[in-house]
Amino acid sequence: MARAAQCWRSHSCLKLVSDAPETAWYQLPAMSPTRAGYVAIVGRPNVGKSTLLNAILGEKIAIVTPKPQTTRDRIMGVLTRLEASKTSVNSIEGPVTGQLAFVDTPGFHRGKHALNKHLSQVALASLDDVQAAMLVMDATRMRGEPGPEDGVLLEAVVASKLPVVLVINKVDMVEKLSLLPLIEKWSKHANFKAIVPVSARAEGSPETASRRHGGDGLERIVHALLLAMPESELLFEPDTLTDRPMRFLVAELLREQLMLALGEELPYSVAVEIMRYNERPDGRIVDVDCTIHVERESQKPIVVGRGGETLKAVGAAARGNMEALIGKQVFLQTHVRVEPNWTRSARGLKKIGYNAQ
Ligand SMILES: Nc1nc2c(ncn2[C@@H]2O[C@H](COP(=O)(O)OP(=O)(O)OP(=O)(O)O)[C@@H](O)[C@H]2O)c(=O)[nH]1
Ligand SMILES: [Mg+2]
Repeated sequence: MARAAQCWRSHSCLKLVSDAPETAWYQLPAMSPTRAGYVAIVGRPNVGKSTLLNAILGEKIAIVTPKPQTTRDRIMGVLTRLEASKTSVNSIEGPVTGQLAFVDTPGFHRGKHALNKHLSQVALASLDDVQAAMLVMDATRMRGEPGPEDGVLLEAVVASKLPVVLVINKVDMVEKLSLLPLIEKWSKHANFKAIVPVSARAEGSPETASRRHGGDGLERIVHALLLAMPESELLFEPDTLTDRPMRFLVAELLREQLMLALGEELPYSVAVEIMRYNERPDGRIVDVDCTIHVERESQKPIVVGRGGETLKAVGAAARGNMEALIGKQVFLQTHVRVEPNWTRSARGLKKIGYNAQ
């Protein structure tokens, strides 16, 4: 994982004090030190990990679709808290501020294909280089006892010895009364720092966010994770949102629309590569040229659609999202190319730009 080359000294008293006369120590109001670190978001495909990340950040940086295995690459999103939330001010541990660098990962799924294996490896490897983990479960599919794949994940997070927050997501879809027995059972499976039922979709929506008050699920997650972090200066500048360059985010926005538009199996055969991302000198227009890779010749006409309609609609939707993200007009060009069976071999993955081990 790309780490910040150096810690960033923020509002914290450290910077103030280093430039100030020694007596300034005594004039500063008592304030708890900041806490900071990395948090891996792990869970099975489609449980809502990326939705949760976007909801916590209040910004969309990770793409979301109803199809499993949407996320293919680790993506980091940074939350900076320079002021303690109401939840944390009212908690017995006291106010806590700092920074959480969330690492969204592909869903863990033990499939046979090279792409499946690669995605699961990325998910589990994310636990190696973080200070805490967030294990996300889907309330609609959750039972008191972990199923086989949940079991592997649970074992992995327990073996990592990291502080873990268990998030039970999609609670808008289940009977509230069913949650208590679930929470009670799962609290015996591991020593979780917190178990938080939440609806990432509802709590992350702009209407709810504007009414958000300390004490909701997302706040409880952030508070529990900040408390689990080591005392540290901020790792990134406070306005940092993600470690991924704009061209990566733009490629993802096109892949999101392709996944939404294409039926059943096809989304998994599609990859997007940005061939050119160029800001024109006038600073108002960005040219984006993309190659859409598919696995078989027969998939090409499906992506393009009759008279090019599918690709046109996908391109228009993706362009709109790109313009919203970049804040500039986008000229998008797309080109479909066949890379035979790229999901099935490590070589194929590498060719497309996934670094399979
Ligand atoms: N009802 C409901 N749906 C949700 C909630 N959170 C996420 N979803 C939906 O669940 C689907 C999957 O969401 P994602 O965020 O892409 O899930 P993910 O875990 O990142 O999936 P992968 O990247 O494939 O592993 C989408 O259709 C979301 O809109 C929630 O709180 N309630
Ligand atoms: Mg995802």
